[in-house]
Amino acid sequence: MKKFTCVADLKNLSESVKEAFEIKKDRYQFDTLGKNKTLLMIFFNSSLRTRLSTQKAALNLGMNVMVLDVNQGAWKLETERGVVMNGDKPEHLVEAIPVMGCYCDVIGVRSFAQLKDREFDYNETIINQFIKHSGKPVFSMEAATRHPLQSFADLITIEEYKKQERPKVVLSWAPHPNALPQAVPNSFAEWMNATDYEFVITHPEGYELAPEFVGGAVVEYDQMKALEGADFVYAKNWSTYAGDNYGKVLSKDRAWTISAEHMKVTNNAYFMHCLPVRRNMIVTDDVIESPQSLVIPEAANREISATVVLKNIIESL
Ligand code: AN0
Ligand code: CP
Repeated sequence: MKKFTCVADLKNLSESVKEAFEIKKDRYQFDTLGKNKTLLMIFFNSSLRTRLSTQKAALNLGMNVMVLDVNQGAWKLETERGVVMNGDKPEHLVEAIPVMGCYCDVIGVRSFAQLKDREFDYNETIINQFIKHSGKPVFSMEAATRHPLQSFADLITIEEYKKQERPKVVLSWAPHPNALPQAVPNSFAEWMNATDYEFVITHPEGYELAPEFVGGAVVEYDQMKALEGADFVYAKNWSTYAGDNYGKVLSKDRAWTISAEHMKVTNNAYFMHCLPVRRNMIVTDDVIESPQSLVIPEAANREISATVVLKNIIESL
């Protein structure tokens, strides 16, 4: 695998899930595969889980790891082409990226949507420049429109906990004080649409996701109706995508906060969230602390999804 930015980069999704379960039995079984191979992780944004789980995955495979927080200690990077660089950014991505490529064999990139210009974000302007200019395999650690290592971990988690062949999975918008990217819900929808699960998306009007991510999913504006009979409830906030309102907060309505009342109408559903989560905005304390909450197993599976992805990348070097 020469790049990993979306579900389609895996040759065969069900084979990759099987591989994940094999790795989970013994995560050190390929501990010499990455000998003398160096992973460089580049962060334009904060991270707890992605940083630790991806580094751990690389160590499982015997790789060396280097981490660069672009906004702490590196030169500020210009990302737009054709600008006169007389501002506060001393270096351009177009030089920085091939330089980074000189020192490593694989590059992971975290570059969130900036939520200013929808075209800039949805063209994946930043990570695509890494793919173009680094000369090395690149994988996403959450780019502008997707978070595939998270969605892969989410799918592994659902496969572990599901009680029926085709569970009902509901992605529910929930309130948050700030404007967040659509990457997690887009990506979750993309991966759910690649399975044969029953998949429903619910959100207030105005929060429609891009049609290419919604695909064949059912969109239900009545949250309670959407949650009826759900086996898995996946909560996430996102800002607006549609219309002239890109990247805005239209609602902070706490009626959408996932509470015990919401969970009552489900089929004793499991609760999922990628974390970090704002308690009593996204989900009430009692639901996230209940035995049905899978937030910690999901986070644990980030190590597994990253190990599978890095293994496949190393095998193609
Ligand atoms: C980020 C987001 O919503 O994309 C990262 C989630 C993994 N969340 C926040 O910025 C709170
Ligand atoms: N879920 C997730 O990607 O968390 P971090 O932002 O902490 O990496």
